[in-house]
Amino acid sequence: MRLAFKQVAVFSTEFFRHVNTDWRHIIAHRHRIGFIGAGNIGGTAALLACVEKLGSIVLFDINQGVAKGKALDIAQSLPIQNISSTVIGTANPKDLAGCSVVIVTAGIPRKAGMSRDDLLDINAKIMKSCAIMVRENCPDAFCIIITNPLDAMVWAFAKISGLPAHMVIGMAGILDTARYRYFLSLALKCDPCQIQTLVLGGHADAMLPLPSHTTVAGIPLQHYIDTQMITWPEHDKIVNRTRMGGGEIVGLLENGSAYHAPAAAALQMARSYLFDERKCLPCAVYQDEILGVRDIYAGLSVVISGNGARDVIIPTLTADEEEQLRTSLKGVENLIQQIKPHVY
Ligand code: A3D
Repeated sequence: MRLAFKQVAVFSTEFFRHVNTDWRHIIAHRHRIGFIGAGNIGGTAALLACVEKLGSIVLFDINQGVAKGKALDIAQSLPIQNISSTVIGTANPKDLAGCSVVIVTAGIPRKAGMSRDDLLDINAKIMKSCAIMVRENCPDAFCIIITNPLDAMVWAFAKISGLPAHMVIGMAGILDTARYRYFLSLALKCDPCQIQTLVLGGHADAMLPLPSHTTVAGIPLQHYIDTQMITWPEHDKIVNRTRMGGGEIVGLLENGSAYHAPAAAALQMARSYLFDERKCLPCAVYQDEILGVRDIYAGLSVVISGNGARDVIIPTLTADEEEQLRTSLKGVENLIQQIKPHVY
């Protein structure tokens, strides 16, 4: 009998060693991924998380009907897509217990003619309730904040929740960088996946796309300028369109803001944490002090591993870029000052 058990044990080990399977599927049910806000971004990100087999999904919204309705709709799409997962919709914060990752999209999106900063007061109140929910129900979660105005919201969430700074991070830089990559690819007539670059600073019009750190198929952007495939004035228009990229979509949709790209960006961050991928990504991260600004969350490159977002990498900047980054950080500092009465 003991021998038979041993044989089975050996067989299972050998089987799993050689089987050619998607390892993410095996652990699909170990992680619980919470979404606070089941609107456009929350619902889209929840579906993507199922498709990517990241774990079981908890879709929370203050509007119970939206949460339950979207969860049912997503759950019913899974057998068609041959995906085994569970999705629940809820307005009960206790259902967030046990979440390894929480993605916060609760809040009001801007409408045409509004700036992100116009959302500060209303979304600050919502952020406070989200931070308290996480503190009380899943204080060990890695939290990815998306609600605007982004940098101030992440700062407020981190302060109110009391979670360690490396476990609270904001999604914006990946999205802004993707916009810059996409617009550059249109000008250069190339695959945007071949463009490596980054956008730093606050998630506002003063954000800082970095042509000095841009390569296309491994070749610096300067080469494409030198060979006249693109001119600096054309590039400057791309920078401007990147900075206004969110507003362009708000203007087209008329009622709501971008959600497919923000959802995809948040999931890239979640994957890097859940699977210890150690991806270096532009995200809103905490800094005690940077360029003379203290106690701030703002867009910088950071390595996301299974230990959270710890290692910030600040690229060498020209004097002009450094000045622009400082201006952007000052803008964030100003928003943080405005949100402080909601926090303390
Ligand atoms: P939307 O589709 O309106 O969804 C927001 C959801 O939040 C709604 O279903 C609300 O019921 C819900 N909600 C409101 N208050 C609460 C609360 N207290 N607790 C739980 N749920 C609540 O918006 P959306 O998904 O399009 O956008 C969400 C946020 O993301 C907005 O603030 C946008 O401005 C922001 N956003 C940020 C980026 C970044 O790059 C940072 C990009 C796009 C949108």
